[in-house]
Amino acid sequence: MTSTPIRALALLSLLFPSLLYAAGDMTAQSPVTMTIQLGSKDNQLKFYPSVLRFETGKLYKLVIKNPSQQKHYFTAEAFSRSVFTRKVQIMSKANKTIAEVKGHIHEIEVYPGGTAQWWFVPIKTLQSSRLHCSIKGHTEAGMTGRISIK
Ligand SMILES: [Cu+2]
Repeated sequence: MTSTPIRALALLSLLFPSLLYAAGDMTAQSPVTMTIQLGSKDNQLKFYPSVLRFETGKLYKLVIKNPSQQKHYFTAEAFSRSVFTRKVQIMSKANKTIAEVKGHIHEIEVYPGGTAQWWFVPIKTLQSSRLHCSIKGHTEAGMTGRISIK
């Protein structure tokens, strides 16, 4: 007769097969989708939202949109060192993936009207770390935010 823990595990894997799979490969979970906007249609120099919160061990799909008429950066040095990047997808106007970038990502620049998706798993905690746009004058004008990982 099967022991209780083994039966419990078998039952769990039947109910949540992704749980067991994800335990071995954290990038194989279904992602938690979050969206951040760089600037706005009326060219406000802000991030919307300006505060992002993540948790270690979860796969995130951060959709980075630029609805403004100028280029903006998503620059967050400490944050970029605290996540494992699965990929970055570059989206077309019709929201189809037109390129995928693999490897460590330091910062992302999004052109007017463009969208990029950053897929990552936070691997260490971070307390209220700086996010900013590194285009000259934008940080000073208020294009800053905070990112934390718990
Ligand atoms: Cu900017």
